[in-house]
Amino acid sequence: MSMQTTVPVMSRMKDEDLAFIREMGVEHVELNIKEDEIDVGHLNEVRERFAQYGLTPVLLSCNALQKNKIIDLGLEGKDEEIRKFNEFVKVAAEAGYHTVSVAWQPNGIHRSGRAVRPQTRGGVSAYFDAADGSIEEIKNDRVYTVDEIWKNFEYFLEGVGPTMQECGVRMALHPNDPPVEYVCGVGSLIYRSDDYRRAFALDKWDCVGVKLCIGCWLEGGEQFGNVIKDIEEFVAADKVVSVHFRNVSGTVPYFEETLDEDGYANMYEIMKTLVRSGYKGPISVDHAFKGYESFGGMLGAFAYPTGHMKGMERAAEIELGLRDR
Ligand SMILES: [Mn+2]
Repeated sequence: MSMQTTVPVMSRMKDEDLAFIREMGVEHVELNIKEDEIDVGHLNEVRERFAQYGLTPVLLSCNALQKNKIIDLGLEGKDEEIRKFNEFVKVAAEAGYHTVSVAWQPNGIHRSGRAVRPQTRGGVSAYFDAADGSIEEIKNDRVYTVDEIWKNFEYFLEGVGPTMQECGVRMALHPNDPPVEYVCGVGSLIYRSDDYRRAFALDKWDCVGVKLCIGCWLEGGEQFGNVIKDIEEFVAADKVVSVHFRNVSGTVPYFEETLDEDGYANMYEIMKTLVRSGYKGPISVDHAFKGYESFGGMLGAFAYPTGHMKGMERAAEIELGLRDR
């Protein structure tokens, strides 16, 4: 395969989980760590253990720094959090990583819930229904405007850009999910592809990369941008550092997270665009239905859509004459 199919993992995964991932024909993983794991020695040990299963970690995520309320909302103590982020970048670089995750979502991904919905084939899946009013609820002390959020992002960029450039590490910046202007009283940084262009214009250090979440593009539809043209443009500009490959039933104000073959978008056309554009980096299915404990839980739930995605990539490579079989 030309892209790096990845599955998200934690450092304490069981040996049989790692073996299961290897048996899927997956060779790359996205490592999610806790703050107390930001240590070169520890990360090297994890890398060696994963190597025994033929797995190479290619993307490093630390949730506390990835979705950091103090940085995102520009609260007191932000300089200390930015210092921690820079420390994280230095450790990541020394441990062999070139990409770390960032998502400007101080309250996380917003969903109405996880349930069996009409288009989930009986699977428990995340869905969003604006009609329930949950997205209007103010979750912080006050409303933070889109303008303020951009000022905070600029402050962050000034604070981390030089270190990231020096270390050769880029951020995989995820869109806001769902991609609407305000989520629970917080302005969204990235809810249209034009917002990425705005971020690139501020980025003097070439440290802003795109975590191209097809799911978010599709949730927003044309309001977000044209997914095909945006893939072509961002890959050609070498901005795409990670891809989330998933489909949804429709656009905001209502969508369910579905199997790739069931959602409204033609995922094969999107895959062909990624292949044709020459994208070679990490790609993962992002979300799956809630798994069954007796079938491997979350990892088990990732197996089918991951295999389906690999099949599409292979078919696209054959159709485009990049491989024979
Ligand atoms: Mn995503």
